[in-house]
Amino acid sequence: MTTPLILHYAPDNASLCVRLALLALDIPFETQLVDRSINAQNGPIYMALNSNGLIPTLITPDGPIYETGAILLWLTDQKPGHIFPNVGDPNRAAGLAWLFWLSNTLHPALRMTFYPSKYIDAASIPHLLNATRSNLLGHFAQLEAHADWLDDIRVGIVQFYLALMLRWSALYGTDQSWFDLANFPRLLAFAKRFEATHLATQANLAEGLGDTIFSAPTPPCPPEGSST
Ligand SMILES: N[C@@H](CCC(=O)N[C@@H](CS)C(=O)NCC(=O)O)C(=O)O
Repeated sequence: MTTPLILHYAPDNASLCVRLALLALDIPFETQLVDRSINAQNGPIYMALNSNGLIPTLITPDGPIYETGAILLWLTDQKPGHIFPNVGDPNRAAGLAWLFWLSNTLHPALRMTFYPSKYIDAASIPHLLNATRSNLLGHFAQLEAHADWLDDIRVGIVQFYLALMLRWSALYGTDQSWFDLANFPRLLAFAKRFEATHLATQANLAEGLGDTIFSAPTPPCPPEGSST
C-alpha cells in the first residue's frame, strides 16, 4: 500500500477496534476525527463516504469501507494469517462464526440499549431496554461458556471487537447497573490480560481510555473529539 489508510473515527467508538487491528498489523494509517459533538457522522462530508452515518469508515486504495466487521476482515487480508486465520486454516471457520456473531448479534443489541429512540417509541423504551439487557446477559453467558479463543491472538480481530463491547457495556447507556463483568470470570480475566498489552497501551494513548480500559473502564478523556 503506497497511500496511507485513513481511519474516520471518534474516540471509544467502534473505530477503536479498527485502530487496534491497524496497530497490531503495523499498517501505517492516518486518522480523521468525526466530531460527534456536532453530529458530523450525519453531515454531508461524512455521509458521502458512508451513507449509513455510522462510525467507522476506513479509506483504502479500494475506496471507503464501512461496517466494522468488514473493515476488520479487509485489514487481515492485507497481512494474511497474523491476527485472523487465513483461508485454508481450520480455525478460520470458527473465527468467522464468532466475528459475524459479534457483528450481527452482540453489537446490534448493544446499539439498541445505547440508542433506543432509534428503534422504538418513547413509551416503549423501558420495555425494550429490559428485554435487550436480559438478552445481552444471555449473550455474555454464552461467550463465557463457549468462547475458547479468549487466549488465542490468532483471532485477534475477534478479541479486539469483544474487548471494546465489554468496555461499552460498563460505560454507556442510561443505566449500567445491569452489567457486572465480575459475573463472567473468564471474560474478566480476558479483559485484564488484554488491557495489559502494549497494543492496549497504544490505544489508550491515542484515545484517552484510562488504565483499566476493559476490566474496569472509566469515561474516556480523549485528546480530541468525544465518544457520544
Ligand atoms: N453496523 C455498524 C455500527 C457502527 C456503530 O454503531 N457506530 C456508532 C459508534 S460506535 C455510531 O456511529 N453511532 C452514531 C449514531 O448511531 O448516530 C458497524 O458495524 O460499523
